[in-house]
Amino acid sequence: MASLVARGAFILFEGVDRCGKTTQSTKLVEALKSSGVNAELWRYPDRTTSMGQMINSYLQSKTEMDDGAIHLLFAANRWEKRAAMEAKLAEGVTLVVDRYSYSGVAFTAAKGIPGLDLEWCKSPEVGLLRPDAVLYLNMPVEAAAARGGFGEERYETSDLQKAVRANFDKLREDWWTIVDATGTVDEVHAACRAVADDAVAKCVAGAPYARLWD
Ligand code: FDM
Repeated sequence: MASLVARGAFILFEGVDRCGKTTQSTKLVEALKSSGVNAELWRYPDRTTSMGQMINSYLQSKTEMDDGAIHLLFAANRWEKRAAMEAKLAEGVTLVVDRYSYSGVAFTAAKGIPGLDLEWCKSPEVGLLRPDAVLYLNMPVEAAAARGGFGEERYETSDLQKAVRANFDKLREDWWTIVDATGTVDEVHAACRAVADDAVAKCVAGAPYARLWD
């Protein structure tokens, strides 16, 4: 039986590139810490592991890889951190995470490779820990691109980002929070903070863990 003990909350930020995930996740961790919540910022891909270094090299176009293989590597990069993530949460640490399985599915499926559809892309993610809250920073790709344009990495093009956004729309579930990311940094932060406080309170009260895609 899942134990109903106090634990940290798993709070996930998702959205297209340049929607503000990094700014908002950093700000949320600072705010949580300053109100006494033990919180850490995690991000995927985790480029520090050996699998993460292979992903990093692929994203920087230094190496080529089959689209199915890189998809599985992104998923494996979450599986290799799964036990550490669960241990942190069990210790009472709240994890604010910048991208996770939803990005994994949305990006690979956006490539339009025959066979690599949403269902195929989801399957290696099934069974990973499900976030307690998803903060989806909603922003049209044109508005994201207007923030100084996309960077140099693979996937940072308007066409791909539009397909990614359409996939996020298909992946959205009714328990996600859709945040209007076109507001000011402080407005977006206030909306995220309210959801995070609620998630932390529920986990302290003993919310059970859930798995993707149950
Ligand atoms: N990305 C990220 C994927 O394609 N699959 C994944 O599972 C994850 C977590 O990698 F283009 C893509 C999304 C983005 C890139 O970018 C990583 P950032 O800037 O480090 O978030």
